[in-house]
Amino acid sequence: ASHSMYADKDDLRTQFAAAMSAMYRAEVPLYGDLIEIVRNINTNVKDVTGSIKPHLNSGIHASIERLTQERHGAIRLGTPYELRTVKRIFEALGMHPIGYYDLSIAGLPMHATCFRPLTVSSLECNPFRIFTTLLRPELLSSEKTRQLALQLLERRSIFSEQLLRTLDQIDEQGSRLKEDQTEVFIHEALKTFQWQPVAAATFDEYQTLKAEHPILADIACFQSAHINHLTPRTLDIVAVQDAMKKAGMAAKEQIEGPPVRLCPILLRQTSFLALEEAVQFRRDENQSLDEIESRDALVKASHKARFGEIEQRGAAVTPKGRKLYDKLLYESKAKAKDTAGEEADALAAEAFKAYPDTWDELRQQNLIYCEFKVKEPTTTPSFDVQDGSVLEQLISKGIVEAVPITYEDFLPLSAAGIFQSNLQSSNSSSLATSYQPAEDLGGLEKAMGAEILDLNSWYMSVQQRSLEEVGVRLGLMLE
Ligand code: OOG
Ligand code: NI
Repeated sequence: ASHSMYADKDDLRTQFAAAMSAMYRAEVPLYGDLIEIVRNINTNVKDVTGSIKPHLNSGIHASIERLTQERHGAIRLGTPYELRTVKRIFEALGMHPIGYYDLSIAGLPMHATCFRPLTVSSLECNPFRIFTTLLRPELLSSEKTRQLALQLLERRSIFSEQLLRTLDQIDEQGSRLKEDQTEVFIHEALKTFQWQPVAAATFDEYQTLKAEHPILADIACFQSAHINHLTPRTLDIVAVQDAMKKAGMAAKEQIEGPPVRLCPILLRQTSFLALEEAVQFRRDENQSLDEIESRDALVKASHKARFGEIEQRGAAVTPKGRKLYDKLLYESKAKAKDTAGEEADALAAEAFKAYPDTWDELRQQNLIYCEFKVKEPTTTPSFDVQDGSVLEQLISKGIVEAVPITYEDFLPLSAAGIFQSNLQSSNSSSLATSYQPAEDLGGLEKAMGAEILDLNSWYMSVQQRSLEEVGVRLGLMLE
């Protein structure tokens, strides 16, 4: 068989992401407005020559093509079966599990990973990523609620028969799609993540779970694993935040993540608040969804889960850089406990003065990851072996360029979670008091039936590969 009968995964992912964006735009029109704002600001960040205005020239390179289509979404799953099946969908799109996020430390009975492309070239084509959480029923304090949630999840099927058949075919083809399977696949896979206005639960069941934790009701009561947000990336989150407020959106007061810096690191995010959406619930559990002829048989109510988010990405930090980030953020949160708005921002900026803010310092102190590139291949490098790092000499001589690697992942607990739990002010009521929240990477891998790639190993390998290439081109051994 000729190779070209199979669809290219990067193309497929781009198509899928665009289709999901169109779907979400139809479901949540405010998302469409947000996309327009972000697009305008990203375009204006570049001046007429196409280069980024100096004050935003962050060293974090992203092509405008990548930026315009870049999104991340988030879904919340209930069972290992759902996770394993979703993994098969994403694998066909060239997205693989990387990173482990323990949300129990924020009082949520869930843990998560992210599905995204793993090669630098696929990320450049389309970095579409989905933050995927799985319920941890063992962390629920009430046996009654646990049983109810598990029953509801057992009963529902978020995958269409057609999708499951197509997934079997894809598996037989080595996780690849034939060109003529792509349309059906995208259509059927999208249904899994679509908003379903008729719940799978009765109104009573919904309220029982909601009383335990709103997120539990969101996970277990619906017929699909609806995406709860789809986030565009901006080069200037402060400008977008202002524009959101001007447009009358209920934007969050504070931008989460590190404060404004000359050299952005990790991730800054903000959002508009969750919308109240109409949902219909069955009156009792004997009323099967197929039997319902008249919508009057349903209880009309509403559900709040889906919101709009934007983000600005900075450099990926090393474990040492992350430790310093966590420490300073914790300090500034503790100090800013009773403040808000500009006052809180000022306290964060003050605390973060201890975080180096030039690319040279960040790199030399091993706080960030970089990709190294040969700038002047014709120069014969000469250096003093006695004089510190060969690599730093090559950089200062202008032979090698160090480009900070963009942080491609998440910080779900960057602000809210960690400190909420540390300061004991959260509603962690849904967690069993006898159960010490603890991460369970092995448990998530077992549920998914696959290994999760370690974040730091990934950034390290990107950096290392670039060094090897520089070494080969200059005929040097670098480490
Ligand atoms: C978790 C979403 C996490 C982010 O940007 O940190 C996330 C959830 O609410 O399901 O998307
Ligand atoms: Ni998000």
